[in-house]
Amino acid sequence: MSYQHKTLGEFINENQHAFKYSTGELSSLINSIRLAAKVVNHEVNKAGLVDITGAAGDVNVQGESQQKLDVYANDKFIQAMINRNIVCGITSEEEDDFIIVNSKDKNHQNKYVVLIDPLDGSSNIDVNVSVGTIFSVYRRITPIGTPVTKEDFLQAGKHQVAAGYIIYGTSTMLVYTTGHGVNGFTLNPAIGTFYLSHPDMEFPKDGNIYSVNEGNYLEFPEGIKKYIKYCQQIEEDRPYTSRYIGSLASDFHRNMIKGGIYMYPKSTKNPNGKLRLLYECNPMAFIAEQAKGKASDGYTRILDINPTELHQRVPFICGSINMVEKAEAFMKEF
Ligand code: AHM
Ligand code: MG
Repeated sequence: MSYQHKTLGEFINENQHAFKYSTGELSSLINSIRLAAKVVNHEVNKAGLVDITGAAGDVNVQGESQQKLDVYANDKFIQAMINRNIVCGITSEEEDDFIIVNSKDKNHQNKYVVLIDPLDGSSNIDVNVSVGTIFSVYRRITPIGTPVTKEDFLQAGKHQVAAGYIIYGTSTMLVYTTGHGVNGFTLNPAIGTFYLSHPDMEFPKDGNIYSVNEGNYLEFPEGIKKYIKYCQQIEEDRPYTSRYIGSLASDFHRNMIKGGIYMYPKSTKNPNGKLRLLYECNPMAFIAEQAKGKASDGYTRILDINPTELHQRVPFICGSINMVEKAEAFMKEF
C-alpha cells in the first residue's frame, strides 16, 4: 500500500513490531490519544459558535454547564486514558498534581506514564487561531505493582519513549515519534480518519524563519538580542522572515516543514522562560531531535535536563540545527 492511503490505525499496527518485547501497550496508548484528539477537535471547531451556544460558565439548553475548552480537553484526554486503563499515571499542565491510574484487575501493572498539555496556546481560541495538544510518554521507573510516584514523571527528556502533538488548525494533524523518526497524519473530517500525510518529517539543516515574541526584546539576555539582530541583518541570505503565531505546536510545525528557529528565552519578567519543561519543551525537543533538528535552553540540551518539579519552566530554543547552534554561539559569546 502506498503511504498516501495509510491510516494512522494501520501505521500504528504495522510499527508495533518495531519495539522489542512489545506488548501492544504503547500502541493502545497512541490509539486512545488519537480518539481523544478527534473528540477535542470536534469541540475546538465549534469554538466560534460560543456566542450562540454560550460561553464557559453559562448553562446550555440541555441544562449542562459549558466548560472552558482547555478544561474540556484536559478531561477528554485524561478520561480516554483512564477508561482504557492503559497507563499507570498521568500528569497535565492543567492539574496541580499527578494522577495515579489503576483498577482492581490491573493492580498497577501498566508500564507507561503520560504527561500532557491538553490545549496549548488556548488564548488563541477566541480569535480562531490554531491551538494544539502536546504529549509525552515515559516508561515508569518505580516497580510494577506499586502506585506511581512523582519520580516516574520527573525523568530527563532523553528517556521518553514517545512524544507528539496535535494541531487544530486549517487541517487537524497529529504528529508523533516513538524514537524511530517523525510522522505526520492529517484528519479527513468527513470520515474521521487520520491519514499518513507527512512521512519521515525532518527539519531542513538551515532555514530563514525566526519565531520569538519580540515584544519582550528589551528584557531578553544579550546573546538572544544579538542573535535577533543577526537574523535581521541585510547580508547573504538575510534578513530572515519573522513568523510568530504564539502557539508552540503550530510555530514548531511550520519551522519543521520550512526551516526555522523558535525561541522562548528567559526575560526579566520570566527568569526561567515561560514554557514548561515536562509538558512543552521535552516532547518538542524529542520530536525535534528525531526530525534531525535541535533543542536547547541556550547552553544545555533540553533532553539532558533533570527535572525537579512537575511545572518547572525552562528557556527554550528549538529548530533547524544550524540556526539553533548559531543562537547558542551568541549565548556563549555575550
Ligand atoms: P500556555 O501553555 O499558557 O497556552 O502558553 C504556552 C504558549 C505557547 O504555545 C506559545 O508559544 C507561548 O505560550 C506564547 O507566549 P507569549 O504570548 O508570551 O508569546
Ligand atoms: Mg501550554
